[in-house]
Amino acid sequence: MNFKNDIILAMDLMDLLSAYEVAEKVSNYINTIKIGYPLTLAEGLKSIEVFKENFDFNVICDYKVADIPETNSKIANLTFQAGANAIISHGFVGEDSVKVCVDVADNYNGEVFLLTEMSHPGAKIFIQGVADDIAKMGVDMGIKNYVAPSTRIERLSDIRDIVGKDSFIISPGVGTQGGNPKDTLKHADALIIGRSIYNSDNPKKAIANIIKSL
Ligand code: O7M
Repeated sequence: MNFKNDIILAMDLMDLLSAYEVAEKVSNYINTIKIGYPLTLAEGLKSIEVFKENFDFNVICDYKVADIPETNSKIANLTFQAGANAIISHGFVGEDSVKVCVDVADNYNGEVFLLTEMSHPGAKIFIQGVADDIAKMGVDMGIKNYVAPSTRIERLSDIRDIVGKDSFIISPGVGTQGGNPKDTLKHADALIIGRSIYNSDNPKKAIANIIKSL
């Protein structure tokens, strides 16, 4: 997956009309949108088709899949049947649960992004301690796509060292959570940015300014 201007829009607005309006304003700057539970639970899986049909965006579904293999299979199948290009899976659940997501994605020519360490302060309590092992597991499984935090650049760098330069890392936490876009792109392939764009009075200007700063 290639990311126009190295930016993925994290669309966590919870009504499709507002989400559509923001997407329209920034559609010249991006080709990939990430939606998660906020929009999907509010408006349903049809949200995926709205962004694909109207803007030809790649849609990454951030469902942080984290269940037993049988349940992960159901979640991943529904997600790809609805038209998603990729799904985000948690890694801490272990290889069997992640592998099911990879197998389902393969059936649909889709992709899996493996979440290693998270960007929020609470990630230090539990997940940081196993994030390197999650990344190593991903490498052993042949996974090429990862999520790692822009809020802790040294950890992002550590995870890059583990997954190697040929893997893709997309990185959330830029802007509102404190991550710096330019520094993050020294280690990551793309930035996941939400509120700094969709909560701005002028989303187009907001994204243009971020791009200018890179
Ligand atoms: O720019 P923000 O802070 O408004 O949005 C960041 C988005 O990235 C939002 O959709 C979060 O759910 C997501 N995210 C994190 O902020 N931190 C993480 O560690 C992981 C994610 C994520 O995308 O996980 C796959």
